[in-house]
Parts: sequence; C-alpha cells; structure tokens
Amino acid sequence: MTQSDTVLVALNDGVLRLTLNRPEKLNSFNEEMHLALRAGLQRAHDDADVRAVLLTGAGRGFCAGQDLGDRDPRKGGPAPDLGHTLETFYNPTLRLLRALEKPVVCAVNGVAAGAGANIALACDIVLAAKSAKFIQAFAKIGLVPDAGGTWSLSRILGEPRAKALALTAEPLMAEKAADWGLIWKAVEDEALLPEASALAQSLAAGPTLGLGLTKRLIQAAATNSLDAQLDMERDCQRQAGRSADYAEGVTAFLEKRKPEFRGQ
Ligand code: T3D
Repeated sequence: MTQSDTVLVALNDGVLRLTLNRPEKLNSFNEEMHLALRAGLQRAHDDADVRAVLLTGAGRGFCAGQDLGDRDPRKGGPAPDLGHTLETFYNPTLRLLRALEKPVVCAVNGVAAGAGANIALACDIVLAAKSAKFIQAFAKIGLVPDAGGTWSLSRILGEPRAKALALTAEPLMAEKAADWGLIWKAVEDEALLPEASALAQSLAAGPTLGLGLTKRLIQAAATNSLDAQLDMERDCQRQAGRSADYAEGVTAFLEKRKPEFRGQ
C-alpha cells in the first residue's frame, strides 16, 4: 500500500478511516493524494478485516477538488490533457468506491467543491456538518462537472436542480442538500465525527456480505428493468441465505439476543 501523509489511514474495529490530509489546500487533490486514496480503497477491498469505510477531511474543508496550483497556465507549455488525468486519477477512484461491496460512510466536515463534492456523493451514506457546503465549482473555471457529478446529480436531484447547481456553481448548504435528498443528513458540526463514526462502527458490525449485496442491488436498480432486478434479487438472496451471518441473524432472533455477525 502507498504510504503518504496526504491520506491518514486508521483501522479500528473493522472501520477503515481515510482522512484526506492536505488541510492548507482544503484537501485538494494532487497526484500523491490520488494514489494514497486509491490505495486506501484498494485495501478496503482486499482486507477482510475492513468491514466499513469512513471518509473525511482534515481541517476546515472536506475537499476542494483538483489542486489548481498543479494546473497553473502561467507556467507555460501545452494545455493539459484533462481527459487523461480523469482517466488516470479520478475515474479509477470513482469506480473503486462504487464497486467496493462494503459500506462507505462520508463525513463532509467542511466545503466540498468540484471533484471533492462529487467524490462525497459517490459514497454510500453521506453525513455533513451543518456549516459544510457543496459547490459544483467547475463552471467558474470553464470545466464540466466530473468525478461522476453529472451522473449522480441528475439521478438524485433530476435535471432542473442538477443543471442549476452545475451551471451557476452556487454553493448548496448541507441542510438544503439533506432536504433535497442529495445526502443522508446534516448534523451539528461538533456531532459530525462522533455520529459518522458510530454509524460506520455499526455497519462494520453488520452482515458484511448482505450489506455488500444490498449495495450492488440498489446501484443496479437504476438501469435494470423490474424483471432483471427481480432476478438479481433472487440470486443475491440465494447467496445471502447461504451465509453464516444469515444463520446467526435468525438464530439470534429466535434466541432473543443481539446477533454477532462476523462478516461471513
Ligand atoms: O485538472 C484535472 O485533472 C481535471 C479535474 C478537475 C476536477 C476539479 O475538481 S476542477 C475544480 C477545482 N476546484 C475549484 O475550482 C475550487 C477552488 N476553490 C475555491 O473555489 C475555494 O477555495 C472554496 C470555495 C473551495 C473555499 O473558499 P474559502 O474562501 O473557504 O477558502 P480559500 O481561501 O479560497 O482557500 C483556502 C486555501 O486553500 C487557499 O490557500 P492560501 O491562499 O491560504 O494559501 C486556497 O488557495 C487553497 N485552495 C482552495 N482550493 C484549492 C486551493 N488550492 C489549490 N487548489 C484548489 N482547488
């Protein structure tokens, strides 16, 4: 795994906490941070001891998207190939987040701008501090929303709100984002990390296989027909029904005690 201070990594009780850590740049992405985040997500995928992920940011911001200092046109030379940087750095992270069959909780501790906002939206459950805001900052610098933003915004919010946010780059405060259903909830600033950690902890103590299959099903639903989705539910339920966690869940219910899931 890539070792880098740009993403702090800590595993506790099944929760892999990944903290974006370039606070003086509002945790904007340079190449090192890209690779470190990707390595963290890959570990979450590979390591059976990881049963949930908590993604957050250090300092007063969550993530301000691309580090624009690395794109300074005044330094001269040809225009950068941003298609290449998306394919090389952003898109693999987005694909990993969606494909990871373990719950990913995002604690948006402050401003989430550009690709930073859209990486948050790609997580499974998003909590935000009430002071946090989401900004589709791209229009301010002549770019289009990336990191899956056009996909997630239009799916979650529909065209009218997606277009307005993307075309105006107006900040959307956390409470309004929650009212609109863009995120799970907005909480008092000081409650954010305790609440997000407790949620990640309870997910990490859950039936990991079943939770992963649930994520797969809900993500597939957007493009499946009802028939295809019913078939997929049948197949996933078959798999879940053979898991040790299912046997434990039913046994615990019948014995009137709390289940002890092992993620198997
Ligand atoms: O390039 C590619 O590979 C294509 C992919 C693109 C993906 C993208 O994300 S494009 C969008 C890039 N992001 C932005 O355009 C956002 C730029 N930042 C801002 O608009 C503002 O900083 C915020 C609205 C996010 C926050 O404003 P505010 O007033 O709270 O903070 P600030 O004073 O602007 O920023 C604090 C510091 O962070 C400041 O540094 P300083 O002056 O104290 O030394 C600022 O320069 C730095 N910072 C903030 N965002 C970035 C950044 N430095 C580099 N890159 C940034 N994106």
